[in-house]
Amino acid sequence: MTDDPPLADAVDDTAADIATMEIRGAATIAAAAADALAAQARETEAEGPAAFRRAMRHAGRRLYDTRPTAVSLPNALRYTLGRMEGDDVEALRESVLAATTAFTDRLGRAQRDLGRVGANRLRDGDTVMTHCHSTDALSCVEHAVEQGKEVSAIVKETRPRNQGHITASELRDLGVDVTLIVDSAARRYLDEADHVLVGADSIAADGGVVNKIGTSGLAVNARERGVPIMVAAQTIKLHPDTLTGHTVEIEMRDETEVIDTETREGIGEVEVHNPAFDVTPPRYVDAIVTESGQFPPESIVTLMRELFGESADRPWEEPERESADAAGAPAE
Ligand code: RI2
Repeated sequence: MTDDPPLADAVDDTAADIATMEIRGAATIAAAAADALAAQARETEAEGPAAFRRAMRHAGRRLYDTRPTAVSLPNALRYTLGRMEGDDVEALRESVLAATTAFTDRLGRAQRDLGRVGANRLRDGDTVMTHCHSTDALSCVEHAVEQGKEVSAIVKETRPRNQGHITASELRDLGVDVTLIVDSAARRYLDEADHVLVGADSIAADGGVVNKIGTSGLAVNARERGVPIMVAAQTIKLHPDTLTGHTVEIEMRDETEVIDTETREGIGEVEVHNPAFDVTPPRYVDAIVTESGQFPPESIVTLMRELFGESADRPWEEPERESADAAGAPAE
């Protein structure tokens, strides 16, 4: 086993903040990961190119291990570490810094572009029902408002962490009328909604949408009520591993997010489960809105193949040969 090279403080801090959800939301996580990799590139005191590459991969692994479901994180690592090139430390450093900057610019551009596409689906006077907090979904409303449309929102609070409060506050900043409801009131209020508008943490090759727990139940109810379901997801949310049959791991979070210890003990012996996400099957989704246009969920696989090919690389992992050499194994 090799000793892993030291990490920049920004990498440790970012990883901790992602794990505790101080930094949350798939796009925001991706941007923070890119910034942390840039810090690692700036601060790494590697003596040679191999050591520099090892340090960058170590930073990648530390970030990768934080939250398993949001694919924007490994896709951010793929984009930036996949563009690391050069024969000396300075060239490698420059390539990572250029890639992280390009990646962050691309994120912002993608969100604006998909916002324009999503806004075209909203008509003047429409009401959207939201779940959780998604910067991609809010971009659609923001652009509709910029187009001069009046939009209202019914905002689900989204237990257990109440990210709906963030959505409500940001919609108010846009001048949108907001009605905040508890999650269990959603079906009653669907009759007043023209669209369900949500984001995504990952999109699978079959068009399944992995998003905040409760999305799938909302989608089933919306379909029953005839309310179209629109998913705002820039292409960084496409999960390339699902092209080869892998499933998306659903993150289980700590039970204390759901119930405090004292209340729980007062109830007696119970199990508490806290899955962060669920999967909405493609048949309940009307459109996935991306920066490349809108897609019926069943056709998203075409876009995924275009962007990722048939397989997803994992540039944060140690190449087998290099680990074997470092561990003292005989060279082939
Ligand atoms: P943007 C959130 O998860 C929600 O599920 C939201 O739809 C998704 O991230 C995407 O967010 P969490 O991080 O990338 O609150 O659209 O668990 O901002």
